[in-house]
Amino acid sequence: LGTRRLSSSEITPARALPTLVDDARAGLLAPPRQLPPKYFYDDYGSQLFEAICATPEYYPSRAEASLLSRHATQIIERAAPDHMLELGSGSSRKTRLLFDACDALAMPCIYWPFDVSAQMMLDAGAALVTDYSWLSVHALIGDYTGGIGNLPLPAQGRRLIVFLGGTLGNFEPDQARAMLGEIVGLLRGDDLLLLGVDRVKDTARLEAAYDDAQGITAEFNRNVLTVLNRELDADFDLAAYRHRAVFDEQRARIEMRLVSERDHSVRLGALDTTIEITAGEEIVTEFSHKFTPASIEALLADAGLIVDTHFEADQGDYSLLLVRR
Ligand code: AVJ
Repeated sequence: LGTRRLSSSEITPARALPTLVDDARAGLLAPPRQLPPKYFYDDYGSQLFEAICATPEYYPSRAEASLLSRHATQIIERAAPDHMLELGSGSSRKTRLLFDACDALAMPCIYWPFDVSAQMMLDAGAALVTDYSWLSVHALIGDYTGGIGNLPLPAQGRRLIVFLGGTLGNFEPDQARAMLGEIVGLLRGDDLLLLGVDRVKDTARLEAAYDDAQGITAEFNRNVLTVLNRELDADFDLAAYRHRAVFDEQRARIEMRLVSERDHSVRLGALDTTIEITAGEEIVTEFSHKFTPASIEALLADAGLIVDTHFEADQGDYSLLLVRR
């Protein structure tokens, strides 16, 4: 009655973050050309990502959801969170499986979703406070790659940090260690991290997951050029680019690329320049690292983290880990 259970704060990045203009200047002007994957996620790109999750080939999302539904009770009992902080919460769809467990166990908590997409997060938060009568939601609006050291979480209370979706895999190993190091800084006492990562597997299955038959991932990949056209006043011709996803076994990562099928020039208005792209040239748009039990545990150990519980999908398709410092 009159209790306001949904609130939000804007999080000022602790470090100055590069803008799209900075990233384009650093990555697009000369080969090898590369862009950070975060620019995929404009409104249309976010919709395409949701559609990717529904393709028969993209198993990670379903594997993670099934692990969460199977083990949510154990996770919540073990973590007993007063505060649940989720990095990159998106639509909070899978987090509901954890709230269902909180509900069944009568273990209420306060939810702190952290995402750049304010609208999606606030819509999700409004639905959550309606569906879970005991839940308060404090939405944190910002880019967690700008730092997580200055979040308004209370000093008291047990924390569960949730980092799902295999998003850690988007970082290169050094960045992943740095990100985990920042998470370590938020963990005190018995606090836990719940981490979801995708596993190394058969190359054909991995490559199919990133090149679905309906072409949705291809559309998602090319959409980053639409973002550049709009945000950088550029004139990429999407039809000139072919989607390519290859698994690099050495580095244990999927690399998504856009391959130019012909020689052409592209005007980058915001950079006041024109670039010449030759036929066969590639723009790397995303890395998605895959892990073995040993490689994820080593990466966690490097950051000062210890595995408390390791949940695996049936054929080792995916890992969900409860981790402590
Ligand atoms: C949500 C970033 C982890 O790498 O699998 C899906 C994004 N890219 N298909 C991933 C993605 C192409 C996804 N992450």
